[in-house]
Amino acid sequence: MTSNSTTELDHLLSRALTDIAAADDSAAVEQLRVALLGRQGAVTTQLKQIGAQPPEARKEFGAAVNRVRDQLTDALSARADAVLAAERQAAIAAEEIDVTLPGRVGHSGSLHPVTRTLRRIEQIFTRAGFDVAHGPEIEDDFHNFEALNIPKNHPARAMHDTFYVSDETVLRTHTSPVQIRYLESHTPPVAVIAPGRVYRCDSDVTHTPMFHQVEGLMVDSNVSFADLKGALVFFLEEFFERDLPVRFRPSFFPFTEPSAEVDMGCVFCEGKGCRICGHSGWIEVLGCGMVHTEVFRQVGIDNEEFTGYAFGLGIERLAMLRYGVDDLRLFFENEISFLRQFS
Ligand code: 2NL
Repeated sequence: MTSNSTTELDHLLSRALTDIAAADDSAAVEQLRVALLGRQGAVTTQLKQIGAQPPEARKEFGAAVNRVRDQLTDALSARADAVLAAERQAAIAAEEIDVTLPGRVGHSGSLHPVTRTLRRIEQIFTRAGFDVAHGPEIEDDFHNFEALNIPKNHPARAMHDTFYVSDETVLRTHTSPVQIRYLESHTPPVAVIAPGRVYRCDSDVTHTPMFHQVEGLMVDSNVSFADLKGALVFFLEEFFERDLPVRFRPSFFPFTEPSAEVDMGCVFCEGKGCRICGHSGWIEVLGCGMVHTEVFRQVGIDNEEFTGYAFGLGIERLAMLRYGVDDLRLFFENEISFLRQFS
C-alpha cells in the first residue's frame, strides 16, 4: 500500500469522525451517511480504488478501507441513536404539561340592575302585605285606556305615545291594566303591585321605547291620602336605606283625583342643589293619587263603600338614583364592563 493512500484514508477517517460528532440532528447524520457510505460516497469511492492498487498493496489497502468503513458505520449508527434520543427528549419536554399550575377561574354572571331594583321593590311591598300581579304586554283598549278614565279622543291619549298593534289593541303604555284586571277578579280589600315592561313610542337621551314600571294599588273602606303618604314615605326610606325629605306636589292623572307627584331630597347633593336635581335639591320619583270614581265605576266597585290610592314609578329611574347611573341607555346596551359592576 502506498503511504499516499494511507494518509488519504487517515484524513478521510478523522474528518468524517469530526463531522459525525458535530452532526446535531437526524437529517445531518443521514446526510453524512450518504456522503460517506452512499453509492457516490467518499468511502465507497475508496473501495472502488482497491482494484487500482498495485497487486502487493491490495490486501492491506482493502483491509484498511474496510476498517474505515466499519468504523464510520458504527460511528454513524451511534450518532444517529444519540441524536434521535435527544430529539425525543426535546419533544417530550415541549409537550410537558405542568399540572401544578393554578386553574383558570370561571366568571359567574350577575343580575341586571333593573332586575335587582325590581326585586328590591317587590320585597319591600310584599313585606308590607301587597300581592304581586302580572298581566299581558299586549292589551286591549279597554284595560289600557277606557277603564282608566281615558276615553277615545281624550287629550291624555296623546301623552302616552302609544304603539298600536291594531285599532283596539296596543302595547301597554303602563301596568295599570294589570291592576284593572286584578280588580275585575278580586273584591276589596286589595293591596297589589304590578311590575313589568311598558312601551311608549318615544326615544331620546332620557326615553327608551321599552322601560319598566311598578304600579301599586290599595282599595279598602276608609283608605285615605294619609295612608298613601305613609306607604310611599315608608317605601322610599326602605328603598334608599335612609331618612329622606319627601314632598307631594299637586298634579293631574285621568285615573286619580286628587293626584300628586312625589319628590324626594336629592341623594347626590343632600338637597344642596346640583346638576342632577337641576339645582332644586329635589328629585321627582313617583306619580300617585286617590283612585278616580270613574275607574271604580268601570270595574263595578261601589264608590260609597270603598276608596283607594294608586301610584306608579319607573324602575330604571329608581335604579339610576340608587346606583348613581347617569345615562338611562346604559341599562339597554349590555356592556359587560357596566353589568359586571353589579355582581
Ligand atoms: C307615573 C304615574 C300613576 C297610577 C299610576 C293607577 C292605577 C289604577 C287606578 C288609578 Cl288601576 N291609578 N295608577 C296612579 C297615579 C299615577 O303613575 O308617573 N308613573 C310612572
